[in-house]
Amino acid sequence: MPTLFDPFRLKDIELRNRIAVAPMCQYSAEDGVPNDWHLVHLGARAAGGAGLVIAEGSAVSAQGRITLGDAGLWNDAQAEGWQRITAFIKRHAVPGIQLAHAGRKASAHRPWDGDDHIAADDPRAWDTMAPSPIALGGGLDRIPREMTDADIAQAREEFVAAAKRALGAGFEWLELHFAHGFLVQSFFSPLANHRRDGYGGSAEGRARFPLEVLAAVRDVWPERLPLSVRLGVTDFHPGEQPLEESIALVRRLKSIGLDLVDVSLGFNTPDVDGVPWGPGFMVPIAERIRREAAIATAAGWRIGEPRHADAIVRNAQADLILLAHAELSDPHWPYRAAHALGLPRPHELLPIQYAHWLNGREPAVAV
Ligand code: 8CM
Repeated sequence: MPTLFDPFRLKDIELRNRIAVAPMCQYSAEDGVPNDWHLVHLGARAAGGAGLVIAEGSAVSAQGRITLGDAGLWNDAQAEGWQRITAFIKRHAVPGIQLAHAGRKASAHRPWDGDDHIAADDPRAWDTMAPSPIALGGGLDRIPREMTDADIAQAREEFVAAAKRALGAGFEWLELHFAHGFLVQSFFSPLANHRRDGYGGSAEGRARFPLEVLAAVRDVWPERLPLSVRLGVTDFHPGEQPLEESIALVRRLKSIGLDLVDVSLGFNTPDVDGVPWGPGFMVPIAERIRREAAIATAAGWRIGEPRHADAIVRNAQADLILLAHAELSDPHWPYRAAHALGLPRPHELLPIQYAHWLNGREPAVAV
């Protein structure tokens, strides 16, 4: 059985270990262009020992941004901004990026500025669209425009164009955001998709847009490089699709080129009372999907203890561990975890500028 610190190979890419930095929106870009903040944020975590660093959910169009601070990949200036960052990450880890369209959750204030929709009459607000004209609710109460067939085709092509730019910018791992109530996820969820045409109305119809986006992106993303999706497989809500339907979607995505599924939540409703928050609460679901869809799987959510992360990999519950809060609080989490697990030379996870001095020392000793 592999351990947390064994390499992981997917297509032509080998990660030095099973630790992945989760895509985390920084809301710090201007006009979608990443800057020094992104270089330092992602660079520190690449140097900190993770095998895979996935850059934040980056919008495939200006309309697809959650907030005005979102990074993007819909123009060349943005791709150029990412190039410097991927070059740095590659010295230490594999650079990935998540592509996203926010759908009905677009046109919002940054989390620390309220996390709610910008008022429709505010000149900073923009048009939002979704499968059905239904507001998410909570602070996100703008009613989106119902998408036409032309809107749907255009959104799909925006994912394709952004995937091409991601390749040109030097990314070696592409993740599509099919979770958290954003555009693609909202097509799949009966909580958000009330359409009666070919893009809704049945499990088959609700799966159509995710399948079309994946197929179109796979056509332009090289076969030798991993393509993953973060998929919201459950909302823990009575109105959702059965988990079996999510598993069936994973199988179909796999059959058209998906390499790994990052198992996450739907967040298609502000009602999250049913979510059983607790350490590793998504792991049993990730394990089931890994087994039943026979696909490589990443598990995240409330994982931060090294022994827990290691056990998930050893027990074949997931292939990768996706860390968000743990990496926010300590970019050197992999180094500390290697110490905690008793690995012989944990400092070797770090660049020589640090490793030289830390050789043989306990990580928390400051003298
Ligand atoms: C923010 C933007 C996009 C996402 C997010 C968040 C915050 C938490 C989360 O997911 O789980 O997908």
